[in-house]
Amino acid sequence: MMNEPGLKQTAVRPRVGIFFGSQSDRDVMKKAYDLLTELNIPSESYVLSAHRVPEQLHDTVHRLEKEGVEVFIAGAGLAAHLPGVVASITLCPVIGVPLAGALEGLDALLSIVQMPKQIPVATVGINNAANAAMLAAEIIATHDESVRSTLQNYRRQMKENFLKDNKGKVEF
Ligand code: RP5
Repeated sequence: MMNEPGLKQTAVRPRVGIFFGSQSDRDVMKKAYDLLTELNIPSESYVLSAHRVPEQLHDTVHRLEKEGVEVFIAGAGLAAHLPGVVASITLCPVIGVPLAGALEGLDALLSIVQMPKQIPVATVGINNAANAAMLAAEIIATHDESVRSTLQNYRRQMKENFLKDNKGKVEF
């Protein structure tokens, strides 16, 4: 279908919808898809721009909501209105990823984090799509024991890896 050629589509019901405004965002946003996949959380990704194809964006958000998506992740650069527009369409939590297109991403960060009252967007660091996926997983884990257990294992593994690589006292 036109305008829906994001990253790999899943056959199972998606629980997270990932949007980004341009193909130029793809490599950074793939990190969200990759981490969700590692955490066994199905997602679907779409290149949809809030200013270039607003109607398709509305339709896709509504469809994914009906299909049971629980959290949206939206990445955008420059005047990064995509996450705020997605948040205006849905009652699902929306996580914004500011992308470094100009001004090292500060323009996008401020555009996303400074949403006016009543329509919030949770905002992660510049280009930190993986943290958006982690936050989405944590939101889902509030009501899904299986995802909670996956995250507990992930944290345990993270600690083990850190302690393996960092043995404590540092001598310079
Ligand atoms: C935003 O403008 C996109 O999210 C992208 O980060 C930026 C530049 O888009 P292109 O001009 O590369 O399509 O809408």
